[in-house]
Amino acid sequence: MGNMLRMQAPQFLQLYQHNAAAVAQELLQGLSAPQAYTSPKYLYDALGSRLFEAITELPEYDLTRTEALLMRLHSASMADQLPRGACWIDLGAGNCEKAGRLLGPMGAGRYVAVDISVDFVRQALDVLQRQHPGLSMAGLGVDFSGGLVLPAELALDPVQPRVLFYPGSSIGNFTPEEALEFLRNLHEGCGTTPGSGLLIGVDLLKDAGELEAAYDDALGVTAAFDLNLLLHINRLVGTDFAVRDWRHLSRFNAAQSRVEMHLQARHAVTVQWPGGQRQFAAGETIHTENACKWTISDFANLLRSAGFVQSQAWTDPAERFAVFWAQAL
Ligand code: AVI
Repeated sequence: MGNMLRMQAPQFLQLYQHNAAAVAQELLQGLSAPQAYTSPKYLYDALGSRLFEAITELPEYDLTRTEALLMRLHSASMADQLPRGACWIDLGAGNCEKAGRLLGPMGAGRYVAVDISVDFVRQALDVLQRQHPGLSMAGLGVDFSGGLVLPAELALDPVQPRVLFYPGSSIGNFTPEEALEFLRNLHEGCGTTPGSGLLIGVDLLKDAGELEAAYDDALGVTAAFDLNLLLHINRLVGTDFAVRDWRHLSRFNAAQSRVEMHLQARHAVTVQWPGGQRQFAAGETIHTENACKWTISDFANLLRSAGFVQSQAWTDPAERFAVFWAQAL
């Protein structure tokens, strides 16, 4: 009995509070701009999150599968490079599936699942805790897109190395300038303990036709994901978007090395909201997402500019995707 492990209980902290006025201001400013735009974060209401999960199973969208494959292929080499006993901070943890597969093999010493709402991670953390009864776990509800703040309530051990985990190529949804600022902030979040760093998944530049198809699949799931944004915005700010007035477009912008998603007006449309309106001519678009595609060397340079001292990348045999381990100091 004496050596039975005591089951820990996850700690939950919700810091992000929805600010309706700030959301309305941000959205209406974007919709009123000459090239209308919205932040990709508004793609993820409850239905949008489910549609995104469906996207990851589409034949045209292989990012998620390829990342999982290369995590399996290279797990021994990753375990050699990453610090043992580290505090894993999982950014955008959701169902905690990706980190859940790594905690044991990588010898994690603590796990912090970060998402906008702790409710997204609560159930998954309870399950993970039963699988790792002795591991200290926490769920943290913060919006880290504008910068990661690790609150004192987490009582992070100052001498425990940290592994910031940011898989799925979500970094691609930032422009290079935004990505640099975000990575600088993550570098700071790594703390000052030797061995700490960032494990990050990055989708690599490939054929334009393949990229456009990955963001405009034959089944129309990505179109539904993009169009659902309009329904989400209607609920958030009281606009009167009608889904049938719009079509989804995916375009590869070679100059910027990114796939752009747009919603295009099928005919002249006037969108109204309490206190305002906007006229869209036929063919005018709302820019809803960028998905930047990187080369290995350009991303390694970006990591260096953000303050990481050294990085190495693992790729799949066809070099479609890369996972970087970037050492903070
Ligand atoms: C979440 N993010 C990395 C996805 C991507 O590939 O940019 C979102 C997505 N948009 C359309 N399909 C998938």
